[in-house]
Amino acid sequence: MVWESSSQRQPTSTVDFDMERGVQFRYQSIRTPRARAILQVQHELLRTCRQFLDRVGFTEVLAPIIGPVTDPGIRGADIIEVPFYGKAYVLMTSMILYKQMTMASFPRVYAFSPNVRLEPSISSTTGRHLAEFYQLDLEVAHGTCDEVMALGDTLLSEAIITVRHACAEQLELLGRTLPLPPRQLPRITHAIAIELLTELGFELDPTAEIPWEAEHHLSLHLETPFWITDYPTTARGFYYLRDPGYPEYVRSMDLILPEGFGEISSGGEREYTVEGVTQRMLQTGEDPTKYAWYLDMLQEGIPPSAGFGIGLERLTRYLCGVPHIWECSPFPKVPGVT
Ligand code: ASN
Repeated sequence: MVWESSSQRQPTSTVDFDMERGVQFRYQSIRTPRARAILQVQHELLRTCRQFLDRVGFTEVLAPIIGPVTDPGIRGADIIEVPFYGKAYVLMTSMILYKQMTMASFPRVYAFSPNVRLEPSISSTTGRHLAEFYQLDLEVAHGTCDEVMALGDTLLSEAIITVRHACAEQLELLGRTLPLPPRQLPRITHAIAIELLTELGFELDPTAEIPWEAEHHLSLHLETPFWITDYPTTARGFYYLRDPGYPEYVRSMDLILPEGFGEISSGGEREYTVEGVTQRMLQTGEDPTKYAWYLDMLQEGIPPSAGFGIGLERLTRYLCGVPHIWECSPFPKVPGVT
């Protein structure tokens, strides 16, 4: 049944909203054919992820929203505290610690997980930062980086093939020509990425994360999505496993999209022993006593695992070829925009 209501206004024009107005007046900007096209593509994306992961033996779990601790390694973003019956809980910045918990029960797990990160307001200009967003988080017990990168390759291909087929009309409306990626995405090490960027004129610290601006150039420079692997230990969170042969590197990778769309995913193999994690917490300036339940869990034992999280609005942005990510969330929260 179609409800007709005189108060339900139809879009009067297809003129795009700028970011501030689009976010502030979402009840208007969501009515446009453009918004509908983007959210329809997102729906196909979510459906494909679920179908693919269910097919290859994953179990879906419901992600946590709050907890006593969350992922602290989030590049300078603030974490929101929530009072919880006399205790200070926080909103999840990523469910990584809880994903490891699921490994005690299932061999392959995924979740569509909500994250809140109060990024500095300036990140609203990158076009790819939301303060509230969803990740497709997955984790494989006894998995390796190679194994989960291969899963990521297939997942991305399937998403692109499905969207090209099922959303041809929407892509046309958005003016997006979506290229098919290679079945196996190229992989370069962090050290090679730093070399390439040095050739492009950047002066970078080889022991740190690649800054956004440099990563943007790399993303413009390379033609297909690609993985950056083997990050320096000093650049990454305590839950990534140090390479046993080269402890100054962790088994961790990022997935970078071309055309300037930049990073959409981080992941890796996990530290899973109390000793390993405690050492890494101390190295990264984290107080182990804050993470009592996590360390107790490791004491009890969980399998080693590997996994990643893909930013779903970021992937939608790439699929649709949209300049700013705010359009890829039905209810966008952009850093600094209130
Ligand atoms: N999702 C990432 C992982 O699985 C963690 C993150 O988002 N910071 O390693």
